[in-house]
Amino acid sequence: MASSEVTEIHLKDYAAYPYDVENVTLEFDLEEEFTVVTATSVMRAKPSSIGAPLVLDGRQSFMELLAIYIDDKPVPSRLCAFNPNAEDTRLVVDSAALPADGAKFTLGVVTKFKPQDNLELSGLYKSSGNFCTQCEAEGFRLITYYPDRPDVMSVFTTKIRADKTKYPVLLSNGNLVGSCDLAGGRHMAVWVDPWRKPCYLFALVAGDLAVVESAFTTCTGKTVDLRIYAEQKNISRCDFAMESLKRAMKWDEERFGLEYDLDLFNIVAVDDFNMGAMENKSLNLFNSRLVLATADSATDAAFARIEGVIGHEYFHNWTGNRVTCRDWFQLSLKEGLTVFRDQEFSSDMGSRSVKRIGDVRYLRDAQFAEDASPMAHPVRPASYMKIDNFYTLTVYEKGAEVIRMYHTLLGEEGFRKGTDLYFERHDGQAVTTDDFFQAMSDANPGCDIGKLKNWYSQAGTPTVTCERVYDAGAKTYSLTLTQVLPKTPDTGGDQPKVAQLIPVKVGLVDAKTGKDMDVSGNVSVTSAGSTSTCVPVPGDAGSVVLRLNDMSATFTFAGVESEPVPSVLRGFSAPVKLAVTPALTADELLFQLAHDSDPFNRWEAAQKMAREIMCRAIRSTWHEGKTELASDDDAAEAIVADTAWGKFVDACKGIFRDAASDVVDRAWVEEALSFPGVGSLVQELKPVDPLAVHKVVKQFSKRFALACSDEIEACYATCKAEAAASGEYLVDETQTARRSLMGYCMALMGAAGHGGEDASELAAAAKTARNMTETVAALGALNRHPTAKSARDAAFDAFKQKWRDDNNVICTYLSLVAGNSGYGASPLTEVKATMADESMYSHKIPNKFYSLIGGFARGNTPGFHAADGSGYVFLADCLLAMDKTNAIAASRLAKPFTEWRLYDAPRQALMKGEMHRILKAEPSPNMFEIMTKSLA
Ligand code: B3K
Ligand code: ZN
Repeated sequence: MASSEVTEIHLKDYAAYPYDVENVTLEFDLEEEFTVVTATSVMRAKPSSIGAPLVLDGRQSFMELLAIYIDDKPVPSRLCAFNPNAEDTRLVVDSAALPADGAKFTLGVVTKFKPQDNLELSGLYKSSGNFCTQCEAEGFRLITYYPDRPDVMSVFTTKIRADKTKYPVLLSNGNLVGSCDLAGGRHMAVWVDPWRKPCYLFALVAGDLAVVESAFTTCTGKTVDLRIYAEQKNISRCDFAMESLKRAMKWDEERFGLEYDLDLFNIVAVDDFNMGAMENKSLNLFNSRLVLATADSATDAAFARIEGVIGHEYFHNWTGNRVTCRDWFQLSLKEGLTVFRDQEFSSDMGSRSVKRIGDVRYLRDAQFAEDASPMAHPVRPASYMKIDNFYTLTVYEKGAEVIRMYHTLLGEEGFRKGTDLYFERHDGQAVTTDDFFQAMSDANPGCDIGKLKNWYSQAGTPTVTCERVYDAGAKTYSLTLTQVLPKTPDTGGDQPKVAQLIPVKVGLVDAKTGKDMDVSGNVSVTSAGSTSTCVPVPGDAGSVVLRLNDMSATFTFAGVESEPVPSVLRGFSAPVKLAVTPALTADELLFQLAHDSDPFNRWEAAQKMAREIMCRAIRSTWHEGKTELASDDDAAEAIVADTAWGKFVDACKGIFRDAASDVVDRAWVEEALSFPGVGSLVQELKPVDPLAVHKVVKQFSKRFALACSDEIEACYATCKAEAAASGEYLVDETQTARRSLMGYCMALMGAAGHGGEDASELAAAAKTARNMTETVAALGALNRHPTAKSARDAAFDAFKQKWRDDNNVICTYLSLVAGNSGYGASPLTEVKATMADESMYSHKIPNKFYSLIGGFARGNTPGFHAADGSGYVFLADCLLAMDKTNAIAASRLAKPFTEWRLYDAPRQALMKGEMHRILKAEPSPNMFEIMTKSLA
């Protein structure tokens, strides 16, 4: 279809579906050549819509309609029309074919298609020879003609018939109610899901799969059988996922009072999957990257991701499945809430402060950039062309921050009252973010959270300015908070915005003692709208939550004996940019780093100092219009000559020493000393030459590593010795923190060129590594090493040879190659050489595409942003190639282009040139939407 026919869908146009679907039976005849699906739905017109046409969604270009019946009578073709104007064709059955009195009727639809040719990985397709499905958001319309929208909920029965030898395992949602052998070596399984659900939660798997089994006893004593299916060769790597699942089930009972609601829960791991995983009712499908893990094959970071995503999909059983979305504009209703829940789960399982820091780093680096880009949209978008493009960081991560603000404002108890009421009111329904708000609000009558709602409808990251004034005579300390809401393109740019309720958690740190002052007492508030307030934090007299409910408000603390160091936005209590005036001095930041009781703000102090030093160095070595980059020496000089550098390095040396002797949380140390990267700095300096930023970032690590080399090497040696003495590999807090600190030290040793051309210590570490975390740390360090090319190549080659037949682990190798910014004529050369090796790479496998092409475009600054535009041409070529078969995967990697405004004028021109080239090639509607909106 021509891209110009793509139309925008608007939230304001929502209309309920005129028909109810009481139940639906799906019969799948899976053959090698074709699959035939017979769908039989019992339907009835809603009383107010008798006589409305019956509109069904289905992709005419993908499947053949063999037959359509109403009450066993074929619908005559004159009463049945395809609407030809959209990619996802609609089939419209005239009301003359339906009972005129609004009585119940049965719709029969028979379709035929080739799942084995489906490279979109949406609908029914094949992965490693097995059949599987992905229906969210609009994949069900590639299976049959049906109302493919989340507010149409029904009870599903699924009958699967297939060859018994090739496909011994036949799975669908709900309970297995029968199975039998059929003629010709075939067999059948019948599944019934008693819970009403929208079709996006439908799933089917048929294949030759091995299984790991376990069980969970719920809080009311029911036994739930748990099964994880994977290809035989991977089955020994599923145990960690199984344990994570049990932890998630228990946690949801304890923290949210939510019990599982069927007798079995299945997970299937497949290699070919567009995203991470899918929460289909009782049959979660997972990208195998997010299930398979053993010490030798997965890093600690992968283990943590697996636990988080297993939790996330499981938690959807209530937040998404039992209570679902009315329409796709409400996506954050389930995704924001479920991300919040998985973040809390991971926090409760490990270090809360480190989890928070990681989440905020991701939010600020990636979601803030999205919110500042032409693709900026509210948490509840007002319109879209392709919903696949709206599974965004804004809907997920910012959406989770909005839920976190409910939690901060209502407290744990109030929040829980709200979610209890939400489930009680809406179980079995398809609802909106307004319904969620209403339940939270009604459950907490004393608490006015009305303006929290504005977070759902206004895009852009607010800035909160905080003016601090100490009055020594009156012994008062006042903070004037003002919110500045940016203009965003989604509203045409100039629509005035209204105040959002912003909870700002604050403490005042006594500058003499380093202790929190007691702020639970006397705070007065003045504001124009008079609706801002200050509330205590239960159990923490050292903090209060300033509820900024107006555009501006002044909060005055009385009885403040001496000027404190303010600790504002503790725990990152709102997704905003904070600007304190006058800004904290370097000495105040060092004080905060040493003393603040809030681990988030201690971390933030170190980030801020490093960021400020780097920004000053970039500003002094680059300016708009300057085409030549500063030399390495000049960039390094700008850093070490900074007035804050010496104090900063000294403070960090102390942190290394504390970490070596294990008196601080080592995982926190790793975060605190991992300074902002290119992506984060360009947001601050935009528009800027990314290579000028990269140069300073690289020199910063090198100079930092050289300045702290004694401490780093001592820390590394201690961790290494401890690791050697420790027994079995465990994914526990002590061991993972130690390994992350060790990996961090190795990365800095690499940056500093440790060991010269041989990099002997790092090369040896790659050879003797006892687990994947250590291996990746050593390879990553060698990747950044300035002079050890042959040691690096040898280590990379050994890794490649060892894992080349492992589709999963080889993705780790592809990411490392993508991130190589140190060697070769150009970083792109090695990426292209890897791509050319068909045994290593194929555009047909999204995981490989994401690891290699995505890793390059997102993480390889010198390669992607090469001044000659070769990186941009390369990405555009890859997107066009992928877009032909899998528009969803291609569009996910188009993001780097959407951020073109961050860069200097020559790069903007080159990037826009590539985007125009993509548009000229008549891309998919998905790609069309991203490109046109980004260029507008
Ligand atoms: N709900 C799915 C995402 C589906 C994406 C479709 N393009 C996974 C998740 O967020 O849990
Ligand atoms: Zn989700």
